[in-house]
Amino acid sequence: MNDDRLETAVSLARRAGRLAQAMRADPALLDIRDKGPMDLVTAADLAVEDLLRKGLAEADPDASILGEEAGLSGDAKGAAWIVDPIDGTVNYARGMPDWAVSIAYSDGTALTHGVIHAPDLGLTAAGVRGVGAILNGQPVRLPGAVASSPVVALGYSPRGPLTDYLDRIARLLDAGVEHRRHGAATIGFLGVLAGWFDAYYEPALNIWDAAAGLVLIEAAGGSVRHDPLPDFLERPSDILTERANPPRFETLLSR
Ligand code: LIP
Repeated sequence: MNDDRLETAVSLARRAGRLAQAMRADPALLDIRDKGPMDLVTAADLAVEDLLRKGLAEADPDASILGEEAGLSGDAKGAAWIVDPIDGTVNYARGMPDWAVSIAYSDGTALTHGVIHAPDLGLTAAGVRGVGAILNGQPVRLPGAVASSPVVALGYSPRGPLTDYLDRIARLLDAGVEHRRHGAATIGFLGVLAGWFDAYYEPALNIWDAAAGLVLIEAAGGSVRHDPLPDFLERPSDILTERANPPRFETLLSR
């Protein structure tokens, strides 16, 4: 895919992944702190976001930047980069491989570019709205084949009611649908692209966790549901992504 903006994002995501891996190799550098319930920040989150901000500002000085750790610089309603330096910080800090760098671009009306790079898993996805998506260099073309034993990945955070999450699992199991939870939305989105999961659903997800994955799955031809952009920039949104188009699990998941 020949797109300067996408190439900038892929190259920065790879540099960011290498920095995060290097910092984890020396636990003394990590400085793990609680941000809230089930929510951590490490020195690597801050250093990686700093790297991304500097690189994006240099490549694209006119765009704003919204990041999980340092917030918004500029006006997110115009052209903006939306970054999560380490999505799945709890996994990362404990040495699990399920975390990723997430970079997206919004032109002010729609999310147009997305990159998810999961260095420990050796997976890099990149896509442009209306053009397509690639996973490790191979085009991803959805809707995917309908699996006879469906698997749906779920997200949960204290931003959403626990009873809804437990009810959702009960409905899935009752309908003969397997579920997984990886603790990182980006891994759910990569799983939809890779064919591990038929769908990824998480209520009340922040835009920096979701933006790149939404671009990728829509660009690949899958189904995507979320609140419209101006609202989603200001508050979390329920997110549904599916390999099928139209979606198969919307009714089961979003009740
Ligand atoms: C995490 C998300 C996850 C959600 C967590 C958290 P972080 O992102 O990927 O899906 O359930 O609450 O938001 O904080 O690791 O970047």
